[in-house]
Amino acid sequence: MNSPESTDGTTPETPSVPGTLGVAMIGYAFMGKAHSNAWRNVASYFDVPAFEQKVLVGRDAGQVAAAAEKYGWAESATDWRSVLERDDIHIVDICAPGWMHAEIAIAALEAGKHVLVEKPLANTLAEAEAMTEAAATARERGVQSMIGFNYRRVPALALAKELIAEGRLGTVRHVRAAYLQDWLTDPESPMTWRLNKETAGSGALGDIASHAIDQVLFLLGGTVTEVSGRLHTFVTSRPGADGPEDVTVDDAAWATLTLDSGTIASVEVSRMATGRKNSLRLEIYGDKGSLLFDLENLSELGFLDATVPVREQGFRRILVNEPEHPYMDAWWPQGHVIGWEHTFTHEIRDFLLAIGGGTAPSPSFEEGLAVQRVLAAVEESANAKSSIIQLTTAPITEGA
Ligand code: SOE
Repeated sequence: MNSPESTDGTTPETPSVPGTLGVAMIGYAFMGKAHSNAWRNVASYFDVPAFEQKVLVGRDAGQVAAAAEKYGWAESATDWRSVLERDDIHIVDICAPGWMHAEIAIAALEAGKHVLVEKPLANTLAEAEAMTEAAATARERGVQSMIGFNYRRVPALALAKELIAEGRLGTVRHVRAAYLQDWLTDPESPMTWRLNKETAGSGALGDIASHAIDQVLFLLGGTVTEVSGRLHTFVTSRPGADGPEDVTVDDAAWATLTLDSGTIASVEVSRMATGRKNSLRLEIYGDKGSLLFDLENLSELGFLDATVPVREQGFRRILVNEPEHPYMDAWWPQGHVIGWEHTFTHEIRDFLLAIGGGTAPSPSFEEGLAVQRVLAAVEESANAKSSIIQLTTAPITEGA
């Protein structure tokens, strides 16, 4: 087995298989709360390897201590580096903002810790590549890593993947993937780290197009061979703590992707889609059938079987809430639907099972990098305006 040198010259550790996996989580805001909920609940519903929620890490000692208490972590800490030195920590769950992902993930992998990192993998392609390289090296030593594209664990989408793999849609010709939110429609909505390129990398593109693109790759497999993109910022300045601040990321993004299979996917994401709260919509059109999904109704999958006589065709609504459906045998009786937070519980379940079984979990950092490459290509295409054809002819007047 390889035992390569880490960047600081020390020999990285190979994890032993402990009786109980000690977990550290870094970050305790929105995603930290969602992941904590999953760590707290997963063992009540799924048979997973034994673990303990050991330590929650954050910058503000008082706030992180309060969050640790609230979210079920045994202790709190402010220095993630010293947490990585601890022998009783085997898993590091990174819920800190994207600009911190690369440094923490690479250091954790080198310290022999299994790593789960929130999406997108990183803020830049270079960081994502470095993380993927570190993950590949660590994997050779039995150290696992995974990226948190939690929507892969929506039972309806896991079912959609099964149906596509079984050939129920035939050849998939095209896909519409949209992720629409409206939390930025008010121009007076204050500036946040999510609207600053330095801290967020990009706007709707990295935050939500990453999910949409990951779904295209998850559902269909294969790779993206061609990208054309457009980005737009509708509100370019927002109230900051000391007056107006420039928004340096996109509010919305559009792209068309060509897959190596020949499938074309259109991707449309926005934080300005008034009335759409958290609507990840997927429409998948094949020559034998089609599928429809909307995250705002996440227990439902629309399926049209085009192999039945045309006079009987129509989309039927599958309530994905039967024990036969992915993940659902662990939850409630039929019709007692689950919610958004359960996708993280499924994610932690799958991550723990992979670690316990000594197998590489999916989506891997390589899969995260594949998404990151598409995000970078959308940005490049948008900046080059290579896909925008300028129409110079005068508009046609009515009646002409
Ligand atoms: C915010 O736009 C956000 O919370 C994303 O960061 C999440 O990944 C997505 O699940 C919901 O929207």
